[in-house]
Amino acid sequence: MAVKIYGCSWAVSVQRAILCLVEKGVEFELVHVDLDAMEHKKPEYLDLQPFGKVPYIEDGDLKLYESRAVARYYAAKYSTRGPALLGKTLEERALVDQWVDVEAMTFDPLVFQVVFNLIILPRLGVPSDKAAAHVALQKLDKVLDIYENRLSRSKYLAGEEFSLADLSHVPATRHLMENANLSCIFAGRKNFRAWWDDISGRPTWKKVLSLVDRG
Ligand SMILES: N[C@@H](CCC(=O)N[C@@H](CS)C(=O)NCC(=O)O)C(=O)O
Repeated sequence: MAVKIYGCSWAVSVQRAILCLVEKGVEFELVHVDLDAMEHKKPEYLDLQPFGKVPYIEDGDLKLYESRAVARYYAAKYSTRGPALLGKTLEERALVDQWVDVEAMTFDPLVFQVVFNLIILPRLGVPSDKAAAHVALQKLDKVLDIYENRLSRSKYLAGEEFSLADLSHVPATRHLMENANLSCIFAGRKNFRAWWDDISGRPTWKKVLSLVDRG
């Protein structure tokens, strides 16, 4: 039975969960939740995901939300299929966890401030907090120095193999890389650039992008 994933194809967190499903070759069905129509705040949806966020998944009796928890679950469930996304040894697993947490706690909140205020709100014609975005960009610049240093010592964030640590970064990083005004923050970071070209060039990510119906 296909995994049901509730959300919309353009949402970063939904893409993170789907990317893991595709990496592991798990059949899924995307059940569209219209964020523009605020379907995610309606009682029927809040019964499923009480925080009113996407994604939410149903897999038989399992009901789960939080994209990184979803990704961890499928990476563990299908550990012998596709790439070993959680690492092979205890030490590798610890490093994967470390970088997934860096992504969730440090990278993602900064990218969100930037993308929300400089891309999404202006596109909708809604006033945005450009000052907050610029503060976040300055902080992100320092964070990316740490990434550049890390990626000068290993091909991927948690070591020499692609893992959940890299996968978790893909959807949000795309917004920065594809926006002409933001991609300049990667200039001079050749290891970060090479890492991005590698992880975003995976056929699995191209498949996720082929499902996206808007930018
Ligand atoms: N930490 C959650 C974040 C979920 C999240 O914020 N999803 C966004 C879309 S990317 C959303 O539902 N936004 C609507 C809202 O917050 O009202 C996860 O990783 O699943």
